[in-house]
Amino acid sequence: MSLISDFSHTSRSSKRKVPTAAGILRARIAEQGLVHVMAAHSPLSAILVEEAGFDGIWASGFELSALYGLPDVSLVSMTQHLDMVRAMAEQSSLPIVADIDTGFGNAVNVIHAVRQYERAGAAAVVIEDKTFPKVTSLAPEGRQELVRIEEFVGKIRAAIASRRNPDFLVIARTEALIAGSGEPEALMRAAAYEEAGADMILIHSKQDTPDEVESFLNGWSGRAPIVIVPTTYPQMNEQRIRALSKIGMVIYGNHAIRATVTAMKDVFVRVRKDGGIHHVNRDLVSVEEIFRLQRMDRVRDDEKKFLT
Ligand code: SPV
Ligand code: MG
Repeated sequence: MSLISDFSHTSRSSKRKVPTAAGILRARIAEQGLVHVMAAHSPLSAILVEEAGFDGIWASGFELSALYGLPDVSLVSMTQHLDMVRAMAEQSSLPIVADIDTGFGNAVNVIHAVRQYERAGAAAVVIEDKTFPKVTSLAPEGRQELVRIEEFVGKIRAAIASRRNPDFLVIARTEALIAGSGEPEALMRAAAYEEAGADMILIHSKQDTPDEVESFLNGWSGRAPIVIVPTTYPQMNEQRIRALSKIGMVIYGNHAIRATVTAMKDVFVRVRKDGGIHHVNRDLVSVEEIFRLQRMDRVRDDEKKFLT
């Protein structure tokens, strides 16, 4: 038997239809009507998102920027974000929704980005219609400039044309409400992006009530399901979202990094105040729990099997 034919079992199995993360995400949206996607900024936080029972991971640009101690203003490079997406995909089987900001440039850059993110294991990309470099959406008085509709339509068309897996989701995000351009502009842009092939439309708002988003939803007559990020209007819980019926995905945009900062601040302050770790120790997860998350059990098994 030749070396090549020895590989036949591999090629046979690769022909079997293994569901992709993108296919799984699409199926969940279709079956459940609504999927819950939680932010993560590291493979460890991605593991915790999966263990908590979410449907997907939001590879948030805001969270990764914060992890580097940087503002979310297009300073983190595509390579840095991509490396994190790849590392998350290695540790979690949940579909990853990659926040690719403005797509790192024009439509040509979007083509490159979509190929890279798909290859890195993402199930979806979200591209927003702001100018590069962008300013984070929730910053008070942040500079919020939109690109021309035609330019963004070109970017969406480029993204659709460059995905290899037809299940890979291209989510168009309009920042029209964030930029203060008003609901008619937001609806016009959303319709143009759907027409260009976007699978879903993310409508972002930074109002402290859901009114603006609810009004947009009432005006939305497209077929593409809507994505929301209710950071500033947390009253919009699952019950309310389901009642609106047009929302297919809710993204909890920055709750992993905020939980991390909350917990670290608390512990660090207590250690200084108590003069040691003797009190906080009992309130922290054990080292064994970290071993579990790191899969130390596999190391032990592998040692038994292979260290001779
Ligand atoms: C992110 O998490 O990076 C987002 C959501 O894009 S927001 O920060 O609200 O713009
Ligand atoms: Mg972002």
